[in-house]
Amino acid sequence: MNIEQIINQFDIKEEVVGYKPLGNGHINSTFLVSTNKKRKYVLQKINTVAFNNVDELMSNFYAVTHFLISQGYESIEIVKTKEDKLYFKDIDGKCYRLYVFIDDVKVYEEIDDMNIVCNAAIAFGRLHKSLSNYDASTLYEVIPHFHDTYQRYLNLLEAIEEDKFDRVKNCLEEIKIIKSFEKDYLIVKDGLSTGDIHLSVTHNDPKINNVLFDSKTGDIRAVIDLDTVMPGSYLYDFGDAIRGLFSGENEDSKDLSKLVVRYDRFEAYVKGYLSEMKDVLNQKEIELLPFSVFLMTIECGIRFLEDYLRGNVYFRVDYDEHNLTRTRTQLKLAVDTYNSFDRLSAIVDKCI
Ligand code: ADP
Ligand code: GN1
Ligand code: MG
Repeated sequence: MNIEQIINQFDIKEEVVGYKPLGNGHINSTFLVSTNKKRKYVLQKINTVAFNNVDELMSNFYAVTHFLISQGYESIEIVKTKEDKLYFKDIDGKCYRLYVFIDDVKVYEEIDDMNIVCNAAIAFGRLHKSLSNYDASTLYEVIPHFHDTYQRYLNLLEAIEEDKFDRVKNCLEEIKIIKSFEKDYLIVKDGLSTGDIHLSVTHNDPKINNVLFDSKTGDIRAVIDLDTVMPGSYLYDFGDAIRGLFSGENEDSKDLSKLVVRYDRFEAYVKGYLSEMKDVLNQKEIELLPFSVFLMTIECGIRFLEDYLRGNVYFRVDYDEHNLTRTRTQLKLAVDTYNSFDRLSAIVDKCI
């Protein structure tokens, strides 16, 4: 089936006049569809390798976007198929969805302007806050145990035990570091099971390029890329967003001196995030904000190392040792973050 035929499966009122690739996301293939009117649409081919249960994914996606729109927020407006389905599946099993294009927006890939970092944090904080009354347990766990750090650690131990590619000998030091933090991997998981930490609706891909800003005013318009919306802890999104702000393009760097705790970025993000969330988070969650940066960073290192030992089956790599390089960047940052808790906590206290 060609793209025109696929677009034709959806309930579009206007006449479609063309389409072209849009954005540079790493997961889905995205197209901008233009019509004879001002309204444009986004067609996305859903990555069914990363997401193998599209029904659950689209059910979460629709539930959350529908809720946000009903609360007066700008969000992704899904256009159903002519058969009233949330997505279209072709005869080869490829899955597509269509939604209304949010126009006159800009997207940042890397940011060095602390005002924009702060605004991105407000966007994710506002998303958390606006969904804080939404019963997270009604959503599917699209990728089970996604941020279950302890489970990720057990998976790594299994890969070490198997050592299928005889690579353990190349990463003894990294394994030693990861093992030394074993007791920390249960802290958030335990907090969730005792109820000390909220079970909340989380985004799970809190990257800067998933926030749309108004191209004229710079105002926050919407948070997109809701494929991994799941039940979880606010700490997952907070820690992972900061991890991204500290790693950026250097996630792949062999020069570890480039991986440093960026206090200015941390402060800008905390300021924005807490301006929305300080009354929603409990004391325990506030205390754990610096810890969550460590946890999400070392978890990412654990995932990269497991993938390296298993022969690079999950993350896209450019060379054999790529996932080992990434492990090293994450471990460097995780350890530095761990050693900076006092200073990071002081920043949190200041912003509260
Ligand atoms: P991926 O999972 O591949 O990152 P995204 O849903 O984030 O997919 O979409 C990729 C890019 O397409 C975004 O970074 C953004 O530039 C653009 N985009 C996606 N949806 C919209 C939309 N509704 N309005 C405007 N731009 C969009
Ligand atoms: C993956 O594909 P990308 O870069 O958006 C991963 C994240 C990791 C990130 C590390 C669904 O995200 O969890 O933090 O790589 N996404 C998934 O670069 O596994
Ligand atoms: Mg994206």
